Amino acid sequence: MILLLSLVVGFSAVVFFPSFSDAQSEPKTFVTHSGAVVQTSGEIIDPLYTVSTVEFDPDEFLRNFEYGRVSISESGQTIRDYTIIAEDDRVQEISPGIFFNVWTFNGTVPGPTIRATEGDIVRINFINNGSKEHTMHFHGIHPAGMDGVFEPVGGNGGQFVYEFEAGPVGVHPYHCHIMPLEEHIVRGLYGVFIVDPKEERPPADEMVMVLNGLDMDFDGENNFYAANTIPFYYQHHPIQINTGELIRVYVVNMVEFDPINNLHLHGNLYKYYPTGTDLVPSFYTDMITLSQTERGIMEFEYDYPGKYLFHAHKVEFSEKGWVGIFLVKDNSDKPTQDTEYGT
Ligand SMILES: [Cu+2]
Repeated sequence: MILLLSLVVGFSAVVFFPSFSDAQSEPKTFVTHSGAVVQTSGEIIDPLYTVSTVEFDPDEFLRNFEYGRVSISESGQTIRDYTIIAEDDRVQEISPGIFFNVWTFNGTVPGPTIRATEGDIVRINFINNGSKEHTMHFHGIHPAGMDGVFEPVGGNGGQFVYEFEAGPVGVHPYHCHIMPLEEHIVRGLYGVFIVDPKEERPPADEMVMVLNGLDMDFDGENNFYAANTIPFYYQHHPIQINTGELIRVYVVNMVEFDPINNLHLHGNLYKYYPTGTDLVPSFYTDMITLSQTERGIMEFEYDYPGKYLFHAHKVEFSEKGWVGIFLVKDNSDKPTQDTEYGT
């Protein structure tokens, strides 16, 4: 096993493991665009994290927002401090028996969802514990020196402090901007940066979906697709929501190689705010098309309980993992808090 792990780390390649559990009853084979064969050791359901050095929980990631360590400046401005550590030696089990050398911000792909209010000071204490140069490049408005492009941060402990005012309002990606850029992004050095308006959006069940692709054989074509890294995850672990409750999804497309991605919602339509920069929706639709790093906010509410798919309507992507389910629970006869607690 140790030998196998070192092979994975050494060659950053796909490794085929023998069966580990009942979940692996049906091996599945993919033929890549270059003709290489990628075979999982079992059904494409949940990774088993057998020897993975990444513990990533898509359920936890979905609704997790990092607001930083808050302090107030002398002029009364809110300062949010974050510590982000880059690494490039971790191994993640993407699907049963498929291991991938991921490059990570704070140990996961995507990195943490960084959230602030417009006008806050965002201060990122960036530490590069990787072996290669990395940076953090935020989309948004900031001074040139904070753009994370011309100031490579050396590996093995290099540091840089990114500091800027959060803006504009919306949902933005951040990612490493070292060449070859494709590799630094595809390996996983990206995440989401949400800038809330000063007057908050209406309360909602909020979640983040990063659309990503995984090129397992390094031929410049993706072999797996996902919302939040693990193919098919939300199909096997439906996202539970309630009827009559506003759902707000911050969606960011980080798929490389394929020029477009898209998101189709079943049994419903959503209001769509491109880039989230406007507080008035631009579209009311069940399908948006997203190019690289294109993103936006979608809002919707279900009237009827039940299971509803959401997925790429590019069928190749959904068949290779970018598909999930909303499990809508009937909220109509739910007792109010007053009744529940008898007050
Ligand atoms: Cu990098």
